[in-house]
Amino acid sequence: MGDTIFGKIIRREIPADIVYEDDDVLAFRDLNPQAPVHVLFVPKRAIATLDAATPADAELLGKLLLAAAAYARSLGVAGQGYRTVINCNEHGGQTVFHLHVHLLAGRHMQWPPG
Ligand code: DGP
Repeated sequence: MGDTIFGKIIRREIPADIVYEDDDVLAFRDLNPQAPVHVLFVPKRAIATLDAATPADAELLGKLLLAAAAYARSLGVAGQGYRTVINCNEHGGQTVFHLHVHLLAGRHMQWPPG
């Protein structure tokens, strides 16, 4: 897989507003926020897309979601609610090909999405 802007953030080659880190996951604020809380949860071991994930990635995918949920809880927004999104490929609106979970919170989300 080619390197992406998220690889550069993980290696601290470019700055980001990092809000959470553990051995497997880095989370930082989205550059173009779509909600009062908009944080990206990124696996340090890059997977290009959800479509490229395999059963060997199951634990890592679970860790991403649990990290997002724990962060939302720590902010106090879990009770009101939030949205997690993984965009995949062109029709999904994916622009950075290093799998990531968007955590969006702090406003009411519309459904269906546009
Ligand atoms: P997606 O469309 O699902 O691939 O989301 C990519 C997101 O990444 C998009 O919401 C904007 C964000 N983004 C792109 N470049 C950067 C960057 O350099 N820094 C940060 N913090 N976010 C970025």
